[in-house]
Amino acid sequence: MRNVGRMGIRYLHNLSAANVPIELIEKGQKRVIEASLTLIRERAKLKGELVRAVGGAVASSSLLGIPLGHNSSFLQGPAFAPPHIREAIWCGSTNTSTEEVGEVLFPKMMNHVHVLLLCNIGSNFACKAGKEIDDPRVLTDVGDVPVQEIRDTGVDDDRLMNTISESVKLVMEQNPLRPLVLGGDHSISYPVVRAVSEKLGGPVDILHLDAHPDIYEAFEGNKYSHASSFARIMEGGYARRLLQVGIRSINWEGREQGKRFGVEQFEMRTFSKDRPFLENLKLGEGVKGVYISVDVDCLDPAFAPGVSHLEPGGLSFRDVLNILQNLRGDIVGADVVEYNPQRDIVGGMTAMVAAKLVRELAAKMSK
Ligand SMILES: [Mn+2]
Repeated sequence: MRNVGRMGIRYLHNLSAANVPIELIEKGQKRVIEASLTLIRERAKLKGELVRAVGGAVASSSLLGIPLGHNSSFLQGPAFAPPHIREAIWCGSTNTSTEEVGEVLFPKMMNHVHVLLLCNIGSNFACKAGKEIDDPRVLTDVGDVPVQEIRDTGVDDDRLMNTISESVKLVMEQNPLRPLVLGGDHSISYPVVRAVSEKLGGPVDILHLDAHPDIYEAFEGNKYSHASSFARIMEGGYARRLLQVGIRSINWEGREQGKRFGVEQFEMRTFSKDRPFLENLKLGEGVKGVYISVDVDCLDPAFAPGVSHLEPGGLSFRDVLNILQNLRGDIVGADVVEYNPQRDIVGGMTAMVAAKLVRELAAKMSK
C-alpha cells in the first residue's frame, strides 16, 4: 500500500507547492488522457482497416500493452513487461508459425502483398497449417496505454482504470479486432474484463490460470490491488462462470470469497484428478463468449522463474497449452499478466514463455 499512487501523489504535491491552480492541473490531466486515447483510437482504426482490407477474418487478436505495476502487493516489475514480451514474440530464434493449426490461405514464403493479390483473384491456396503471427488477421498491435505518463499528471486509480477500459473498448470498436492484453500486474484484468463485458452487453465465462485466486475483498486497503481483481469482476456481474486453475496459494478468505461468488476453484493438489475435465473445457455458450486471463505464475517456477510470486508445485507449460488448445469457445478477449522482467533469468527465458502464451492465444482467438 505504501507504494500505491506514490509517483502520482508526489507529483501533485510538487504542483500544489508551486501554487498551481487546481483547474489548471485538471485541464492538463484531461488533455493527457485524451491524447492517450487518441493514439490508441487511431492505431486501432488503422489496424482494423488493414485486417478488413486483407479480408476473411471473423476475429483477430490485437495486442494492447498495459505497463502498470503499482497495484502489486510485493514487486512492481510487471510495469516493465510489455516491451520485453513483444521483443520475445518477434525473436529471430523461432519462426512465426503457431502450434495451433488453422486454415492458412497462403504458403509461408508469400508476403502480405501476395496475400492481397491472391484474395483478389480468389485463391485456392488454403491449407491446414500453423497460423502465422505476422498475418494481421492473426495478430496486430495497437501499442501501450501510457500508464506512467497518465499517473504522472496526478490522476487517481479510478480515472486510470476508466482510461484502461476506454482503451479496450476502442480496440473492440474496430471489427474484427479483439483485445489481447499484455500486463502489467493482475489488477488490469478488472478494467479490461469490465470493458469487454460492457461492450458486448453481458457477462462472459472466464478461464483464469493462476497460483492465486486474486479475490480478496481488498488487499492492504487497496480495492484495485492485483490480489482483488476477481472480486471486482464478480461483484460487477461481468462473469457468469469463473474457473480458476493452478491454485496453490489460497487462504481462508480466498476460499470464502470463492464460495460467495460461486467460483469454480481447481487446486493443484487435485490437478491429476481434474486434468481430464480441464483438458476438455467448453465455455461461453449462452453468454457473450470466453475471456482467458493467464497469470504467468500459474506455471511452476521451474518453467517461469520471472514472476514476482514464486510458488512451487505449479502447472507445466505443456499442461497450460493442453488446457488452452483443447478449450472450445468463442474467445472475446485475453490477457497475459504478472511477467516480471526484473526477476527473469538467462536472457529473458520467462519473456519467451509469456510470448509463447501470447502467440498461442492469438492463434486461438483469431478465426
Ligand atoms: Mn498469481
